[in-house]
Amino acid sequence: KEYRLGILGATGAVGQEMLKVLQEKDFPLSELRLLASKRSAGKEVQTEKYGTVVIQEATDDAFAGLDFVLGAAENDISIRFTDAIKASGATYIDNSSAYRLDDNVPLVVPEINPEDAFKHSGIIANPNCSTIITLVAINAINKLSPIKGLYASTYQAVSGAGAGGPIELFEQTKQVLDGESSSIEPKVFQHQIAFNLIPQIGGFGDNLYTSEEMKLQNEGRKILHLPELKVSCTCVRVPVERSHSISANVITEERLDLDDVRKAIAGAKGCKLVDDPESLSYPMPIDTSDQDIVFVGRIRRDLVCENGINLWCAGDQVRKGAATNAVQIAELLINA
Ligand code: 11C
Repeated sequence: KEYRLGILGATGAVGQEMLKVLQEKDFPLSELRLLASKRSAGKEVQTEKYGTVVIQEATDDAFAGLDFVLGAAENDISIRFTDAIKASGATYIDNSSAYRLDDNVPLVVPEINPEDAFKHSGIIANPNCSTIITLVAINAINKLSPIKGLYASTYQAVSGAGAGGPIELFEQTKQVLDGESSSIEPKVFQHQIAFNLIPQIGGFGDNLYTSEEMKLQNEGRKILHLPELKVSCTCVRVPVERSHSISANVITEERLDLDDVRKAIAGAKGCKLVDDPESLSYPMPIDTSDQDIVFVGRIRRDLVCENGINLWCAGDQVRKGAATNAVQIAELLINA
């Protein structure tokens, strides 16, 4: 069987990656509809598998006849078109954060909670990128002994902020190297990102954590089915082009054996164990970009908490953290 699929927000970084992943996976399509703002409508996109596709303006009528819509748009655009997508009968797999915590919307990472995808009533949400990468890395630990708490610090690449992120990093880097630091004017990020770290992603909440930091706890509870899970997270933007990395301190109910943890992670879906200190082998964002596997390493015992395991993981946030995860959800549904 072949499917009719639309990408809402097809011209953005995630939308373009969705198109790439669909082609790589040979997703069986009889129609591909690329939907974007009026500004992009009429432009032609050359694709290897699906020929030349003309971008159409996203309007209420643009979803008619589709089986799937992959959402790669911001929350306001996603909300704006939800009713039209529902009315079309298409299943909406949305990468925005608009519906992630809605009780009627499954939040799915196929390696972790595939069964939830089948409980949808029209919308399935794709989790936050750092959340996906962290949870894929620690899911095997949760299976050995339930996770009670998690301390996490994220090191998030500039491409997580969209196509403008890398442009800003490269421009500012050149300005600094040319001795023109004083003329730097941050646009995408709150401060200069070249040769700097910015400990803010998202807006600050009343508890002084940012919106991005709270996603790991709120989305993690839903995906792992651990309603009591406690997470303290610090999200940091780093001058890395692509792939988010996370330092995670995982506290489990029972004290785990390190070898058991390594074995479990090595055998976990979507993970690759990269953990050999002797050969200086550990996950690095430069090695995890442009592929779908989360690399996990630096596995060691926490020195503060008896039941704590520390690890470091990295993964391509545009792919596994967004586009690939959404396409995998669609695959789950068509292969059922
Ligand atoms: C970033 N992860 O790197 C963010 C952007 O919850 O989908 C994605 C926000 C989200 O800036």
